[in-house]
Amino acid sequence: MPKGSDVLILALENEGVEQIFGVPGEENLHVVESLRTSKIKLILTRHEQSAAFVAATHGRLTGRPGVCMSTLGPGALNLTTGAAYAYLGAMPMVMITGQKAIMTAKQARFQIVDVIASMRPLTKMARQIVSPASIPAIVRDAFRVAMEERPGPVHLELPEDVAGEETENFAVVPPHPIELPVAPSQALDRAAEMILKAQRPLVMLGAASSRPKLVEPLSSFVRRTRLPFFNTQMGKGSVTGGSNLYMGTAALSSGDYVHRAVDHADLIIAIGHDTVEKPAFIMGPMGPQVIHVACTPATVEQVYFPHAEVIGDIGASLALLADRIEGKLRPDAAFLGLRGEILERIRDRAEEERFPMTPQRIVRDVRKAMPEDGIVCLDNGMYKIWFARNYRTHVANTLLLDNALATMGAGLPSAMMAALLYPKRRVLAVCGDGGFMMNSQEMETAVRLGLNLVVLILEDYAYGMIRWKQAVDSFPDWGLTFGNPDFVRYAESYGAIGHRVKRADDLVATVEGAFKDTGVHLIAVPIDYAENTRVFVEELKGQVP
Ligand SMILES: Cc1ncc(C[n+]2csc(CCOP(=O)(O)OP(=O)(O)O)c2C)c(N)n1
Ligand SMILES: [Mg+2]
Repeated sequence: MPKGSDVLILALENEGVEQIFGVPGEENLHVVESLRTSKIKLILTRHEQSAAFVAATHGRLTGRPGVCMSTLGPGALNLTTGAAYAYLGAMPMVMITGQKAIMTAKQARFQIVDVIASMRPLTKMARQIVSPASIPAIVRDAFRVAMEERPGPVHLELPEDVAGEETENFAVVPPHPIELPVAPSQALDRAAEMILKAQRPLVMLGAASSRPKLVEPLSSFVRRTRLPFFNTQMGKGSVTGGSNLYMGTAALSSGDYVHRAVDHADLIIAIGHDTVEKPAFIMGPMGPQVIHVACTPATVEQVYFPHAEVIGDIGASLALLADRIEGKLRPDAAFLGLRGEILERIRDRAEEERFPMTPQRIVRDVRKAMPEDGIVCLDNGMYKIWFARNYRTHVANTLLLDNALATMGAGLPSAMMAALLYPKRRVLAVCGDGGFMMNSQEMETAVRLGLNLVVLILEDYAYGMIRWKQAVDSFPDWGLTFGNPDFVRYAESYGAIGHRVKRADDLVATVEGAFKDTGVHLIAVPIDYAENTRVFVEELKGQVP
């Protein structure tokens, strides 16, 4: 007779789950046994945190929840950073954790912490499963909640005795497609009127515009309206083509070159903006009008308080909005001039020969080595600002970065998921020497899975971003440097291939060579962060309000 864990796995198969990432404990052994004979693969990671980052990235790239698993207490708590990453980043994910038996307590309180309570503020839903018969409905609900707008993580706790209990009466609940309602015509008419009245409308693509299903409708909106656009960090690359309308990426909140376009605009159409992101521009009483286009109403913030909202399915609503304004807009010639200036500034020093290398040159060289559909996955550090600002994307979701939780340690795990999903595309993780070491143990997982993956480590022997902020705030340079392992030998000890870049001119060829070969490659390149202060403080000074 099937037991609770068998029902769980059947319910997961019913959702189309193909793999579960994680680290089992003894409380998960029924689940492990049920997995053994199922179609679902169990992929061990070397830390629960990275399992959650991997699973969240599955959700981010496919719109379908990734699944991760851990034991009770310590394992479950290791998932929490990944939960927060998916929660702030709006990535669908289902986390399944074990627990001691709930009908007996043979080990008293050993290893027991209230995992549900810990997960509640980090998830859309956190529930304990108390009977095998309830599993099909709970799992269906978990996937529905995780996927529906605004997407995010869900946590299910399966106690050992419930997992082992036999059951006869159960039936999985078949999933069905759900379409969201379209924005009401009053809202569309009002927005169209505002856009047609405006002299200098500008589109901002925010985090939610990167949802995989929006690629086509967004690109079509930009093509039909020919409105100039800029994007937030997480809205980067959400439009395929339309690059002659791209005004830049707001990696800073104000005072950067792209903000010349923002300051020039009298109306901003913010598509899919999510205020979890560090603001891409700061609204004030004198600034442009803002229309918020999204699946869910805007949160009202000190720095974001839209004047009108178009709430509904983004793709379908934008098509109706385009019907109302297409062909009636007068393009503003000044945007074109501004665009040239902004992009020219961004290209500055991309040719620099200096070694250790400048961030601008590294970004340019990575772009050279990556085909248009190649995917770059960033960890968190100073270089994120440079990549967000300077890296040009031409295909949707080809620069994955986290401007929501902005946690260190997710670069390698997110790249592993991208490599698993798209084995034919080039996938590059870009990490600082700090962030890489937070989950570098997953090099073993990547090698074991036979992934084709290149990891670029930018070496400054420091928590560079914090060290830079320390200098900007006039604190003495203290306490933020460290030593590194020899990254080439470190890579080799995992069975990967290590490289060290010794001159600026070698970077492109080294990345190229690593991709032409197969397997996991690690490339260490020394970075010179003197440009942080020269550009972000000195050059932009006077423009920063
Ligand atoms: C888990 C976590 N811990 C601390 C921070 C704060 N933090 C942001 S960037 C950074 C330094 C990153 O150092 P590194 O990865 O070497 O990148 P670099 O800035 O030196 O290029 C730190 C400590 C964070 N965002 N996440
Ligand atoms: Mg560093």
